[in-house]
Amino acid sequence: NGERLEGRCKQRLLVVANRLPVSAVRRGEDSWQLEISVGGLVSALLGVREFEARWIGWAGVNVPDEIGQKALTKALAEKRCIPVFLDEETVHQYYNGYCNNMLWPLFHYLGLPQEDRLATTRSFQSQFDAYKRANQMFAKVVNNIYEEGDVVWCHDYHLMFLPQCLKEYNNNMKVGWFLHTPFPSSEIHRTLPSRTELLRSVLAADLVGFHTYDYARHFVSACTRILGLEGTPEGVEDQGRLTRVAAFPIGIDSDRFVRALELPQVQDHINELKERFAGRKVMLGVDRLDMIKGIPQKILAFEKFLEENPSWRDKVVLIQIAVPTRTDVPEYQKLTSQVHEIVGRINGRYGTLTTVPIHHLDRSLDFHALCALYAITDVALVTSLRDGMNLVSYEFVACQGSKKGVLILSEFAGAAQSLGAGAILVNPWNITEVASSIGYALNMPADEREKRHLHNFMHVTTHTSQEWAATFVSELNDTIVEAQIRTRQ
Ligand code: ADQ
Repeated sequence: NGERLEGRCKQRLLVVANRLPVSAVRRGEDSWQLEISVGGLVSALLGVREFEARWIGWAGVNVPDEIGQKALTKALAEKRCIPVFLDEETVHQYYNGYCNNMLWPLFHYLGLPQEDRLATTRSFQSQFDAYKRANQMFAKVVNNIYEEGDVVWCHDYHLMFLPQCLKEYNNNMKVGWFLHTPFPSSEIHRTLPSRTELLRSVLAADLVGFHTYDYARHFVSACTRILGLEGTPEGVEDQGRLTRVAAFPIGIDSDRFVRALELPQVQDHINELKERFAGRKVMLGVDRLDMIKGIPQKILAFEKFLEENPSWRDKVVLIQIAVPTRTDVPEYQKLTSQVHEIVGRINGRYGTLTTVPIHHLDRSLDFHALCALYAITDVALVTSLRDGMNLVSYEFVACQGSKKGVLILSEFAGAAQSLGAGAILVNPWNITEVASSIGYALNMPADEREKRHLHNFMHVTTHTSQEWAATFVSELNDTIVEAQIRTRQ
C-alpha cells in the first residue's frame, strides 16, 4: 500500500522506443509468454528511482486478431508495457525499409551499393509514408495513456516523426527525443529526400539529445543550413521558440557487471576459460554482426599482425563473438559470408593441428558468459566504422578490475570521446595502424596498462546508465520550466 502511495507521487515517464523491452511468444489464442530483455535502456531506467516508467513500443510480433491483441495488451500491462500493433506491410516498409535501409546506413556514413541505392530511391516515398504512419500509430497510443505532468521520452531514429505528432495532440506535452546512433554531417543529411520534414518534427520536441557534442553540432548545423534557422549555444531557435539541443553520453549499469564477477558460476567460467587459453594472450571482439562494426577490417588487421610478428602466432588468440542481426537482409548475409571466408583463410594459414588463431562465434552469449570472457581478456578490439557510443567498450572496462587489460578503440565510436585517454585510439580503415596497435597493446608495460585502465574504470563507474537517464529527464523538466518563465517575461 505504501509503495502504491509512493508510486502515485512519482512523476510518470513514458518511454517510447520502436521495440518493447519484452519478447512475446504466442502460446494459444489468448495466451502469451513474455520474457524481459535487459538491454542498456532497460537497465538504465530500472536504476532511475524517482520516476515511474511505462514503456510504449512494438512487441516485435504480428498480431492481426483482436483476441490476440487484447490478451497481449493485458499480459504486457503487468510489465508496465503498452503495445503498438503494426501490420506486416507497415513493418516491412517502415522498419525494414525506411529505418534499416535508409536511415541506418545514412546516419553511419555507409554508402549503399549503386543498385540498392536506386531501388531505395524508387521506393522512398511509400517507405516514408509508412514511417510517418507508424509514428502516428505510436503517437496515438502515447496520447491515449498520457496524463498531465507525464514526461514523454522518445528514442532513436525510428521515431523522428513522433515529437511533432505528439505536439499536434497536445502542445503542452513534455517531449524529449534521444538519438542512439550518430547524427551525420549536415552534408550527408542533406541528401535525404525527407530531410526537412524530419528536422522540423524533431525540433517540435522540447529537448533533443545525442551521445556526443559532435552529433549535437551536426544536428544544429543541419537545422541552420537546411531550414535556415538560428543555432544558439543552447540549441535551435525558430520564431522565438527554443528547442534545447545537448549531449548526454550514455553509460552502463557498471555495478551489475562488477557484482556479476563475484558470482560462483562466473568464477567457474573464468577458471575454465583461463585453463582453456593458458599460455596465450586473449584478444576479444563482441559485436552485433553489422556493417558499422568493422568486423572484416578488425580481422584483416589481426591477420596483418600475425603476418608481421611470427613469434606471436602461437601466443595469441582472437575471440570474435558476433550476434547475427537482420539475417533476412542480403547485405547482412553477404557480410556473414565475407567474415567466414576471411576467418577460414587466416585459420588455414596460421592454425596448427591443435590450435587456431581466431575463434569466431556467430551467436549471442548469456550475460554471465560474457562477463567471464571480458574478465579474462588481455586486449579488447573495438573497430566500429561508426558507432553512436559502443557499450561493449564500457562493459569490457567494467570487468577488468583485476586484469587491467588494454582497450583498442575506433576513433569513430562515440566512446572514443569518453574513453579516449585510456584507450589506444585507431582508424579502423588503416589496418597497418591497427596491427601495430595490437603489438603495442600486447607488449604494454604493467604500469601503463594500470594507468590507462584506471582512467577508463573511473569514467565507466561514475558515468552510469542510471545517471544518464536521470540527467536527461531532469534536464527535460528544467527546459520546460525555463520555457514557461521565458513566455511569462
Ligand atoms: P548497438 O549497436 O547494439 O547499440 P552497443 O552499444 O555496442 O551497440 O551495444 C551492444 C549491446 O549488445 C551490449 O550491451 C553488448 O553486451 C550486447 N552484445 C553485443 N554482442 C553480443 C554478443 N555476441 N553476445 C551477447 N551480447 C552481445 C546502439 C548504438 C550504439 C549505442 C547503443 C546505446 O548503435 O552506438 O552505444 O545503441 O545507445
